[in-house]
Amino acid sequence: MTGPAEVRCMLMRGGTSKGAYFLADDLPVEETARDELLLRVIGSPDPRQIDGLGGAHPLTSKVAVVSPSAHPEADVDYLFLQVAVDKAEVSDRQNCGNLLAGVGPFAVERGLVRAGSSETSVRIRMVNSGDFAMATFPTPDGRVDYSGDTEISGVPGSAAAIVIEFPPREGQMLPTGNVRDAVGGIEGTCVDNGMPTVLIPAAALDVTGQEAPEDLESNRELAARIHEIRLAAGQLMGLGDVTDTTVPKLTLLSPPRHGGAVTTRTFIPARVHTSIGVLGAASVAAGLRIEGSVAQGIAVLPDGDRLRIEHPSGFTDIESSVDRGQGGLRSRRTAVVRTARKIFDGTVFPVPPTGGRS
Ligand code: NQM
Repeated sequence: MTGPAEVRCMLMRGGTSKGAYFLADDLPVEETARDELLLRVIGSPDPRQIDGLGGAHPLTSKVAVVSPSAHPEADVDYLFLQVAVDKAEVSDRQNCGNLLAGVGPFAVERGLVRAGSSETSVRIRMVNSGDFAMATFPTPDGRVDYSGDTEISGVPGSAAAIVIEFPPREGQMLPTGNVRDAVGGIEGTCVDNGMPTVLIPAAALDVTGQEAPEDLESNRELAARIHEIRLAAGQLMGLGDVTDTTVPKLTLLSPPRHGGAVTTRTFIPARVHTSIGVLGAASVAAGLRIEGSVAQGIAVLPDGDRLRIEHPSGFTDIESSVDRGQGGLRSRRTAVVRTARKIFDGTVFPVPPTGGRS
């Protein structure tokens, strides 16, 4: 299996992440061949990803595969692939709401969706989860305009706002059926509003919850506890053995320090997020609103739907509301503002299969 020697590719920042965007048609159809090619494109496995597009961190080692959708409620299908940095592994087991921010603009740039004369809305089916989203962004003169004055924490400067709305989600918001569970010796709330997440009071793990990501990552005792809790939560949440998967995420909660609703530190799952994922934030926001969750007594809930989630590089504002549907608690609406930017568009040359990798 040799795969193509060059592939059409667009590198984009999506929210606080960065990834390689492809049309599905430009990649091999067969999954093993596709993943093997993507490892060579991104430069994995290698902690520096020196010979590929990856940025040596899970947040910059990502791929979006976009295609026209056959679904009547979607314009395009978006498949997210997480490329491991130091393992030869490509996973479709999680979704990514940050790369999602680039999917609408990419669909317009590639001619999958025709741009409106001032703004464009693209209906996106997220293949990983089966959920839907709608992204709306400026397209003056029928072209994507990435420039604007919207700032998001974790990204220098400003860019055009991309409004992402998630319709009501019928899925089970409490995958264990409980508001609180004993997981790995502590009490947590397992919640899924687009990203399976375990909410844990930071104090239960003897940390303040406002440590820098690198300080949390270098705490070996904490890493062992996090691993143990994650494995237990994976079983309880019906995800099976999660040793080698990137979900569930674990979010440590502590009181807000800057006027928001809560302070977060999120394990994704070994590295600590430098901000917070979009769907991760959606799950945290939903968890905060669930009566009796571990967030009670920690989070400060404002009036109205908008919540400010504090994280290591600032905050994410997210609108969310939860109600009780026939099948239990469900998310009524979630909306968030992101930005994205085209960094390059062209041809990527993957390392040849015999490129010296052992
Ligand atoms: O939760 C990182 C990111 C993400 C996921 C991760 C994300 C989301 O920030 O929607 O975007 O949690 O692995 O890119």
